[in-house]
Amino acid sequence: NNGITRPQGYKVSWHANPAVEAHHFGQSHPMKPWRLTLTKQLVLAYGMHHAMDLYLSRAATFEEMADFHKEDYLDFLRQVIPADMEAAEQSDRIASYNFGDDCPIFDGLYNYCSLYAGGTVDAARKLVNNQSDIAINWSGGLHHAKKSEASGFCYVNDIVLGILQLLRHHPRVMYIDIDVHHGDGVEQAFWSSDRVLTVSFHKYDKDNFFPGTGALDSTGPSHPLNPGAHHSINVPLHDGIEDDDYLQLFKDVIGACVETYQPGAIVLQCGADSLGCDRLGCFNLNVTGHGACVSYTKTFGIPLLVVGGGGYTPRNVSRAWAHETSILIDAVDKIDPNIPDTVAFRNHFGPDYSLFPKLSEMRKIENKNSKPYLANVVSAIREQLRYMQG
Ligand code: ZLS
Ligand code: CA
Ligand code: ZN
Repeated sequence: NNGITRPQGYKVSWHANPAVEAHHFGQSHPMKPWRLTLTKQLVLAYGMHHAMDLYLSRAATFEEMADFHKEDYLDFLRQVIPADMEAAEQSDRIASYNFGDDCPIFDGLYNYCSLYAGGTVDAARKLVNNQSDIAINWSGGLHHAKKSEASGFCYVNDIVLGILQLLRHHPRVMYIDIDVHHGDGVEQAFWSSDRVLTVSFHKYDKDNFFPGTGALDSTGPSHPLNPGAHHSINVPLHDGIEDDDYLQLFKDVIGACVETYQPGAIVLQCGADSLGCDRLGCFNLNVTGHGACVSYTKTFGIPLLVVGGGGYTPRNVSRAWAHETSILIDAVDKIDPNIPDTVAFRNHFGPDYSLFPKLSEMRKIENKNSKPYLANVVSAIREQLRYMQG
């Protein structure tokens, strides 16, 4: 791409490695890397690849991952094999690094982790080199991984690695997380820093919904001399939120944050488990409502790193991420809402074969978020922003 075809559009790059898709967490496990195959097939069938620079992402090196993770943890991740899960000699370390049902040890685990992490690191570097305005890695977004611990289907925190790259060039980076789960790993990594503002929207129920953190008043270290004070923003929600309320809330919160914080780059985690009908989620968002958050984020014209995340009903994950790709390349009005006949695995999109099925109506969960509740969340966050040095 030479820019001639996009005189005033943004330069968008797509970072992926099909080897990621070949990994399996196990039969009954909800995380299906195969959803990436479906996403790519939609993107190809719509011809969106013509409007982006496509990069085959490489594996992140051990040293790159050690920018955040402890070396002993990475060493273990590199050498562990599925049989160790039953082997007594390894059981202490397996337990201490939190491998188990949520984070199983499967074939090619280290390969899987280093490939999705490499995609996010590559994407961040394209942004800092000014070779892209928007860089996408749908295989990334694994926001729960800790320095020395796997958590919630996440082993390596590619988002933290990407933000560390962006911080080499930008004094301030803002992180936005619309996965239905709290972005605890990213929040914790930058808890004591004022150079990253983390904002997560999530279902919050301390005792009954993973990971149980992310309360409204969890805003950063409380000591006023700690630079990280006030730099974690949490938007805790109840079941059943719908498009209009969610988008209004997103605009109110993100608009105020961008205005106050003036980030040099934004990282947007687009976990698709906040959609209606998600196997693990409990919100009522449609593909259009989820995508409207991506559109709004793009309006700031700030370098943007877009990653995936959760999403456990693969056909809908791929609908959302394909639609969001079309938003990022400014092609929404050129996309037929009827899924093309030519798409591979087309049977997965029946019976409607629409990019926009009414997910909000198909398994409607009662909306427990009252207007006063949402108004209070916004006002508390506005108050928090007043304490933050811009
Ligand atoms: O944000 O709720 C939990 C923890 C448990 C309950 C489940 N058991 C297995 C372990 C203990 C308290 N874990 C969550 C993790 C959700 C991670 C979301 C990741 C992300 O979207 C970013 C990628 C959870 N919810 C549902 C399950 N785990 C779960 C459901 C079904 C199964 C099959 C495989 C494994 C065991 C049976 C499993 C986990
Ligand atoms: Ca979230
Ligand atoms: Zn999630």
